[in-house]
Amino acid sequence: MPSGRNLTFYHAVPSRSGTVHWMLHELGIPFDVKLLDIRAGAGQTPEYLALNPLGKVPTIVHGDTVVTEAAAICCYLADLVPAAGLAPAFDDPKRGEYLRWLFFSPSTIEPALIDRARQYEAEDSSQNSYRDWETLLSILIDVVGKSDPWLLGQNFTTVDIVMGSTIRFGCMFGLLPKDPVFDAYIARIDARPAYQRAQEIDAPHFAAAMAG
Ligand SMILES: N[C@@H](CCC(=O)N[C@@H](CS)C(=O)NCC(=O)O)C(=O)O
Repeated sequence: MPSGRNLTFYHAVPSRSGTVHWMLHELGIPFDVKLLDIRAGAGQTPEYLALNPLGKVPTIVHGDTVVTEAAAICCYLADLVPAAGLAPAFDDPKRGEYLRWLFFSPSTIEPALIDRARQYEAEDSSQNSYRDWETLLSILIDVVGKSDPWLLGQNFTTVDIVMGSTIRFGCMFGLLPKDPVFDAYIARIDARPAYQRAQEIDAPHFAAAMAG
């Protein structure tokens, strides 16, 4: 049976690897954590660059398999533990919608948030993976507003972990507008024991990073 045995997770606090940390706690599988001080260049050692040539977190090593990119790692882990029910099965019609939003998060929402943070606006919106800010925002409010209670319906899935983390990040840094739809969805995330557990474990590292 596939399991979290021989699973090493390269993590830094605070960073995008928090998404994978939450995912691992939702799955409840065993894993080893290697905490990297990325701000001190720990991602730039030859050993780590061999795993992740960008020198970024997160990365997982599972047996002989190396996976980088937060969304890809979460997708891999969900399929590794199908019994956890965090991904629709390959023949489930919801699988398409699942993959769509899983990839929408890093490839469409994140570039929009980064442009927003940098106050960059392309003259020609066809150059943007997200069309334009207003279009993206109305799609997000629509999809999050329809969550009942989760993005794919009754079942909590990896989409809620990946896209939920991005929405949470966008709201936390004021890149997404204050909206009751986002607030209600984030409150549902915050109530999840696995989310709380991952936050609790990261809290001392977060405090140390803020103090340094
Ligand atoms: N596309 C990557 C981005 C990962 C990323 O940007 N990680 C940042 C932390 S949020 C990092 O490791 N930064 C350290 C550095 O650039 O040296 C993913 O989604 O996993």
